[in-house]
This record gives sequence, structure tokens and C-alpha cells, in this order.
Amino acid sequence: MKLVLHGYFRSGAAYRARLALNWKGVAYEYAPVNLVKGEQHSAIYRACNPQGLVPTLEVNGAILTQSVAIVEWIEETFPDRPLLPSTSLERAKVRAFAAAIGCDIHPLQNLRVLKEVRALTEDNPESGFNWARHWIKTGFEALEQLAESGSGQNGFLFSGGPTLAEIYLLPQMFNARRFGVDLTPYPRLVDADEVARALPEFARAAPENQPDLPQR
Ligand SMILES: N[C@@H](CCC(=O)N[C@@H](CS)C(=O)NCC(=O)O)C(=O)O
Repeated sequence: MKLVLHGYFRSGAAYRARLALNWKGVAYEYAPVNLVKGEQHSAIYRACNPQGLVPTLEVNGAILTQSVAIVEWIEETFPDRPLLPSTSLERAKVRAFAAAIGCDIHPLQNLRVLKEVRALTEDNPESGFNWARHWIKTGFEALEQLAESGSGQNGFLFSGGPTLAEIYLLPQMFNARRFGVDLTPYPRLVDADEVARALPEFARAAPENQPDLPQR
């Protein structure tokens, strides 16, 4: 099977796809799309992803978009090392945690949303960061409670190993640090992030380990 992942080193949604692929031990080619240079808007990229967003996963030439669909496809196609728990109740909890990030935090701090916020506030460079920090903090207060009530073991949130909860958490923690959010009020999230990032499969998926990380 030939897989090509179109992503960007610090895209949270692309990071989710890399984490899932690496955890399953699935080989893929990486095709960087530079979001800062606007490559997501090119006609050639939009032909495969009409929304002009990363990630896109090519599967033997077929096109998958939306990280939730990509990650679920990976889970269904490569069922070993499951990223969802065995009971439907636990699966629902994991999916709720992931959705709290994927639906309610991450979309509000997307590049195109932050550009619009800055434009509406007469290009005040701080407005985008303040907006992003506000929504991350609001979301993290609830996530910390969900994480505290999780029945995970070995430092993981809902299981004895990583699940979709960690697949969504790590990129969101990366973004929180990037936007300068004080993480002290969220010790359970900080611990879970640290435990999961130490996994070699997950470390290889980190933004700082991607070939399109800008060289300074
Ligand atoms: N719901 C989409 C969100 C994808 C998304 O927001 N991607 C961002 C990077 S994390 C992007 O491509 N932004 C480009 C832009 O805002 O112009 C998914 O989960 O795949």
C-alpha cells in the first residue's frame, strides 16, 4: 500500500495523522505543504483537498481528508495496537476527549481563523494570540477534569497505552506552548503529554523531527 501524507511540521491536524501512522508502524511518504507560504491555496493542492487544509492522506492514489477520518481509517485498516479501548463506554469517553480538542479548541486557533481575528482588530498582532490562548484555556479546564476521571494506567489517559485521546492531546499541548499558555493549572494533561511524547513512535512524529522544520 502506498501512502503519501501531505502535512506541515507544526500543523496539529497533520501531527495527529503522523502519530497514528507511526504508532501502527505504517510506512508513508511525507509531502510538506508550507502553510505560511500559502501552498495550501495552490490549485494543485486544492484539487486534492478542496478546503485548502492539511492533512491529506493519499492511499494508493485515493484521497482522504479531515484528520478525524484519516485517523479512524488508520485505526480500522491497521487494527493491531488499537487506539480505542475495548468497551463501547470507554470508546465514547476517548472520542469525547478527542472531540473536545478537534471540534471545540483546535478550529478556533487555525491559521485562517487567527488571520481573520487580527484583521477584525485592525492588525493588532496580539489579538490572535490572546484569542487562541483564551480558547485553549477554556478547553483545557474541562479536559483536565476529563483527564482526572480517566481510568488509564501507566500514565496514559484512558487505557494502559495511548488512545485517540493522546493522539489529539499532544498536538494541542504543542500549540498551547507555542501560544504561551501557562500549563501549571493542568498537571494531569502535562503528565499525560510527557508520558506519551516519550514513546519513540510518538517522538518521531513531533514537529521538531519533521523534514520541513525550518533550519535557522
Ligand atoms: N478539521 C480539519 C482541520 C485541518 C486544519 O485546520 N489544518 C490547518 C493546520 S492545523 C490548516 O491547514 N490551516 C491552513 C490555513 O488556515 O490556511 C482536520 O482535522 O483535518
